[in-house]
Amino acid sequence: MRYLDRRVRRAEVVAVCDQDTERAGRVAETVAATVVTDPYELIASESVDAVVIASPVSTHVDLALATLDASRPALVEKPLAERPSGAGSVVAAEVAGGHRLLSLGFMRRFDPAHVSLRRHLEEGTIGGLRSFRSVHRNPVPPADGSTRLTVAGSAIHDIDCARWLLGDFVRVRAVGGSDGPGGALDLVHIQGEHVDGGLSSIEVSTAAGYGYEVTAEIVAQSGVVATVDSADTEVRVAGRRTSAIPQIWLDRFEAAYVAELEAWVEATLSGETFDGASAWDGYMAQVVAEAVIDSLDSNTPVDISPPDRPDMYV
Ligand code: ISE
Repeated sequence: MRYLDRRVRRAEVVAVCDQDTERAGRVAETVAATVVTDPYELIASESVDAVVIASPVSTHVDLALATLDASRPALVEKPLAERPSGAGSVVAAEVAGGHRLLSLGFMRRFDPAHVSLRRHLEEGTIGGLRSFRSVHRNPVPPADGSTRLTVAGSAIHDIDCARWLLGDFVRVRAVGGSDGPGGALDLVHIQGEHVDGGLSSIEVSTAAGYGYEVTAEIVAQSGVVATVDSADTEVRVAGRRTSAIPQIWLDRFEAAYVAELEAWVEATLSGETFDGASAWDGYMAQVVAEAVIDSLDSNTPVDISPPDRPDMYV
């Protein structure tokens, strides 16, 4: 909200809605917006041009469908739904409506480091892509930590990046470990095979302890491009080098969030197609995440048959 209000030039936050009305009031005060208690009233209101859906994932499908009913452009935070079926229903509704109105908050597509990986491929500086590797470490698990949340709440970013760079998955094989209470897998390794023979390797941890760190690397026919430490500074003193490691994704991906919001606001106001992730990307990431969970449960590889992509998403 803060980024939208203070960092995106053509955006004005006019209304805030949250299940916690007291929190909504605090946030609304900081951006001089009004509080609306009913999200469907906000979505239908003619006083808003577009909405950001950053509510609990259990509400995403119904709210996204409501934005489609109201022909209101929306940026939906990941994941699109709790299950692929819910995400598929949103895609079906958007296709039936005949217009692209929904965008998905896979902000790494706007992270300067990840954009640079893709640029090297587009510029042909390293030849054809062969593999993508992503390491995604969170310091501590969320309070409601579960294997599903590790995969569909965290690894889904890496899954989207792999699709963004390599194309659709056709097979996944996942293994995981648990170091916490209740047996939820807080460390998962995913091996992916993609439509054009590319390979992906994802490590996601929700209990790394030391900090929040996301690194990525692509291996191509004649070169490798890897993201480097995102620390702003390195302190060298008394024979030691130190640099800060972020503790939360909002710090590591600030530039990505702002760039994503700027691109979404510009596309929404100009009527152009948003060049970030679509509802289809949200749906396909959900399908892969479910296959990863199935592979963890079955301890076997799981094949994925990518459905035909509707024309509006090509
Ligand atoms: C969180 O919801 C996010 O989307 C972050 O980008 C991710 O790193 C984190 O693991 C998720 O819990």
